[in-house]
Amino acid sequence: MIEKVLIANRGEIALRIHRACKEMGIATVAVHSEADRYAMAVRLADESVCIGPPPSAQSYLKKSQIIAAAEITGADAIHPGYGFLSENAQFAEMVGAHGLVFIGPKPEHIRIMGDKIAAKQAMIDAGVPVVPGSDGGVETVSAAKKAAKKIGYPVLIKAAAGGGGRGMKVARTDKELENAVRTAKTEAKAAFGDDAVYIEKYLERPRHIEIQVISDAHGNVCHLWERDCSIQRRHQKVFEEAPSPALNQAQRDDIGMIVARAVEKMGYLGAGTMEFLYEDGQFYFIEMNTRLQVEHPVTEMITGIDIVREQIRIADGAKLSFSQDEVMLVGHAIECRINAENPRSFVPSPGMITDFHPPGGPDVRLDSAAYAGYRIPPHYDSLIGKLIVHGRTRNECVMRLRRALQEMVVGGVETTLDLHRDLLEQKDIIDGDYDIHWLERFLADD
Ligand code: MV4
Repeated sequence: MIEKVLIANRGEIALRIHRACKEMGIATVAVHSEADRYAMAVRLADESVCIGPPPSAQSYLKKSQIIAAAEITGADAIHPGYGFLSENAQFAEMVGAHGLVFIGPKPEHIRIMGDKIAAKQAMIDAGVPVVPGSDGGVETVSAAKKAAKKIGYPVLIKAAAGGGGRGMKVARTDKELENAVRTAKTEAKAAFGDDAVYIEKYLERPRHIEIQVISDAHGNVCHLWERDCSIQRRHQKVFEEAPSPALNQAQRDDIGMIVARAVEKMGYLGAGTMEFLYEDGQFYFIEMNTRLQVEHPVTEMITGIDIVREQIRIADGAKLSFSQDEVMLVGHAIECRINAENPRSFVPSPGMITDFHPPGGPDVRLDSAAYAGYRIPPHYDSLIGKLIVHGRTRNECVMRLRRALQEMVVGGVETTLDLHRDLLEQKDIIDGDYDIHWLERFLADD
């Protein structure tokens, strides 16, 4: 039985995990850096352990320090949250080797999905549609040209060890491809210590639609519908919604079923997300995330399922508390990521939050560990909270989100609240008519 969970993360997600634990009668241990002594999750946790100096490399990424903290406090399990060690197969293995439960997938699945070429092959084998591309990696310029000839230009060169948009190069001609392959390999080697690259057809104007899945150790697998995460800047999501305005119910039943069957075939355990590009009515798998995602609350709002609670139950050997038929899709949810950044330049704005007024009212959720008097440290990402709103229809959701954004006050630092207020007045956003490049076009035109 899991009776005490160590939370190997910080900020709003550490608080989110703490909340799920408390509602299950589970004790919590917060680990924190020297910069996070006054963090909300540290204050609320039953116990806390300082694991090092402010830089993540010396604290939140220190595997042995975190495992030592679990042993000292007698924690049974470790929840990694997102980022940091959440998709580190070696850490998941270490946790298991120390007789602790890793609240997440098996190390083998984390490892496969970390290699984007292996991930794509696993998905092809499991019957998931993928972007047309090279058969595995391309070692040489001539192999790349051969693949590009078959696929047709434009093509995209991606690093096998990349993901999340790092190390990609577009090529529209053989000539461009020569340079692109060479630079992609050099950059991949420098960034990831692995120069393996592969090639895909470059889709010009897709949406980014991802499917949430969750499975237990008893062979039960459910998909929890999709999230549309197309509104992003430099691979940082800004706004996410569920369901996607681009899909009808038959399409979402179809893709959900394909994903659930693939996950079942892999024997994947826990929560995960399959990322797709969606263009002209077709889905193309690109990557799978083997962690809890930042935007998981939009799925929670439309299904009524507490994903973190289910993760903990699954890690404890319990069955999913619902079947696929019981997974509801009620209304619509949108999440705005509120960052301590200038709303146009996106330059981080750390410092003291002097005023903090959360919005409230029906179907409004604020996942934030911020409070008036809290000093945002400069060492980590700039997310200070997520505002998630639910409505019975998309229009009701948009109107409620505008209202909530008007109520919310964060003083003392710059925030992206004004960007969200602006976005919610744009016709394309109101109509749900956008692709992955929409936000960058909007910011450039402005
Ligand atoms: C693509 C693509 C177009 N065609 N693959 C970027 C993040 C990484 N997960 C995959 N990415 C892309 N892959 C093909 N074949 C365009 C992107 C892409 C993107 C994808 C999702 C969300 C935002 C994006 C922004 C720019 C490019």
